[in-house]
Amino acid sequence: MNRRSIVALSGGIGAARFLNGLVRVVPPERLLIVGNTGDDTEQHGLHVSPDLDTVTYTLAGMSDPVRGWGIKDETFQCLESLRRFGSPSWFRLGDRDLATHLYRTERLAAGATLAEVTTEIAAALKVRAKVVPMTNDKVRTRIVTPSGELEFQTYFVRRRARDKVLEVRFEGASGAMPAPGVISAIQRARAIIVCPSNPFISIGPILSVAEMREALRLRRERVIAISPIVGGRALKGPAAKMMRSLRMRSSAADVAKLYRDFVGVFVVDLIDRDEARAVEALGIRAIVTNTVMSGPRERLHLARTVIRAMGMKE
Ligand code: FO1
Repeated sequence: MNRRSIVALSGGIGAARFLNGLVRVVPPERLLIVGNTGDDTEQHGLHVSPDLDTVTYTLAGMSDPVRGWGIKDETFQCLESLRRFGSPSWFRLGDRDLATHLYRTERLAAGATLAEVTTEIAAALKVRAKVVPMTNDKVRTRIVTPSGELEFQTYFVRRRARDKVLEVRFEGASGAMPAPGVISAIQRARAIIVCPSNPFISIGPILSVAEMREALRLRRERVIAISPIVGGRALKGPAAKMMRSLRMRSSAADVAKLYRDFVGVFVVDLIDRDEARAVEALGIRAIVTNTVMSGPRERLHLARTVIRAMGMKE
């Protein structure tokens, strides 16, 4: 058995909750988590990687359970002080979270790669799964709206995802290379899991990196995705609204359609059991189960279902 026999493509909060169940079902050492960095941002001169941090903090047991992002019992005194200077404070960086961004920025400036720094942060927080960025190169998600093109966090946090989305672009993707070890892990994995994340702004950037989609296509039978859309609504965030903005139906089957070239198995919620047939018509095996992770028990159930669907043992 390969050491990293499961690869997970991950966005932020929804993915982190699922992965938190998965590491209780399989040894975390078997898991390589490939995180989206399209929504990375520079704030106050610091490099912030929200999705990598959300996953790392969640697996370290230190994430804020209500917000889903940032650290639990966090304070925001530094941000308050910055506000007094007139610095922008709409992106809420907590005091303890700031240490992560200070460390990352310092290490990147010293010549470390984002993958190296991410590994160092995860190790320091005693996370046993391996977390890597999709690429060490700079890829930035840009949201095209009727009033112009927006940097991702400006669209998502500052403007609260209110704008109509005309297009999602991944600046820098054409020249970006996958982080070291990602493609070979995909080639060897017994299961490649597309977490229940937004297909446009969380999984989309990962797929935009050169070789990534093709590597997945070649392993289609081993790729399983969990629908982030349940009963026509997103489990978290603006996915459903985005699908409608982009003139699609916001349904689980329509997410499956977006993934049809590289996904062999697709998990839909019980409430969407009627969509299973439409998924199967795409040549994708459909699994129907409860996907709403309302608590630890539900997370475990979903993780077990995914592992069993891929014929793997716990
Ligand atoms: N999300 C918010 O809705 N408001 C914030 O002020 C905010 C700050 C923040 C700081 C650090 C971090 O790692 C994440 C943060 N997020 C915040 C979450 C983040 O914007 C999104 O959840 C992801 O980029 C989308 O997955």
